[in-house]
Amino acid sequence: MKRIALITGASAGIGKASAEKLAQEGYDLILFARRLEKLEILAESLKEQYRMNCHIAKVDVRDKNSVSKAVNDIPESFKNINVLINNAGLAAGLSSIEDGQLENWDTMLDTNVKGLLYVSKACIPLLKNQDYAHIINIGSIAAKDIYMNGNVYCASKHAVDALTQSMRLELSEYPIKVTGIHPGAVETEFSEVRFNGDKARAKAVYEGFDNLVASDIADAIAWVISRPQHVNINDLVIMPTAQPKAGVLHKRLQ
Ligand code: NDP
Ligand code: 8X3
Repeated sequence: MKRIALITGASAGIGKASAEKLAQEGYDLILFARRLEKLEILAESLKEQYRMNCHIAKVDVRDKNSVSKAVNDIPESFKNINVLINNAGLAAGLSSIEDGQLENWDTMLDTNVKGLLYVSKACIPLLKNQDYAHIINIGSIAAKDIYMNGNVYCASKHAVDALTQSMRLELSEYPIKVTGIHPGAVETEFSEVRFNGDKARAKAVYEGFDNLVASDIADAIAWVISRPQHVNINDLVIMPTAQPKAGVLHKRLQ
């Protein structure tokens, strides 16, 4: 029988690459993000290339009503969700706590922590009905470590790590597998979002640096969810070779 995966934040970056990888692996997909037009283009292309089924919805994970409506509105033929990928997330700003903007803190905590909780709470009853179910939470190296001026982003991702461990404990009796995937620097729209649309500043992060690409993380997700039923990968920390720890990015000599 066909497996079904729900991916949040599928309009760009790691979420989009994961949608492409899982469509290729034969999954039907439910894709959530705020930019519906990007999801429409992606869904059309996946359906044409892979002859799979795709349901999309405009969802702001910060809005609990938007999340519960979107999950309630999932068509019956997509309701047997096997894999939930909690990927939607972002960093906003890079400043000391003293200089930090309060609205940036709200955005990060509301998206990365509360958004992940809203989506998980809405989907767990559906996952519990399945013979095979797996939750993948996209954390970050910032869930395991901190770096200069990363404060609230790091705190939000440390919370994702704690929630991942809590879910694994709570859901083990069903059994629903729960995995945390924690990447280092991946070149996506992440830095452009962090620097509020400043493309030059975002580009400079990756210049001369052998960063990860979104498909590196999508490949890892595909591997994690294809292990035998008795094997769960609890945690994966995936770093660029040139990034030995959070906040240390070695640039090539030009
Ligand atoms: P991108 O900015 O490329 O993609 C982020 C995705 O999240 C977009 O699809 C965006 O869609 C979605 N999103 C953001 N806010 C919301 C919201 N309120 N509601 C619904 N969807 C939302 O970044 P990445 O692909 O890099 O980031 C994906 C995840 O990976 C994040 O959780 C990030 O923290 C994590 N991560 C990223 C790393 C990196 O270096 N890039 C490293 C480690 C972890 P839309 O705007 O259409 O809503
Ligand atoms: C972001 C990872 O290393 O760019 O989640 O801070 S890093």
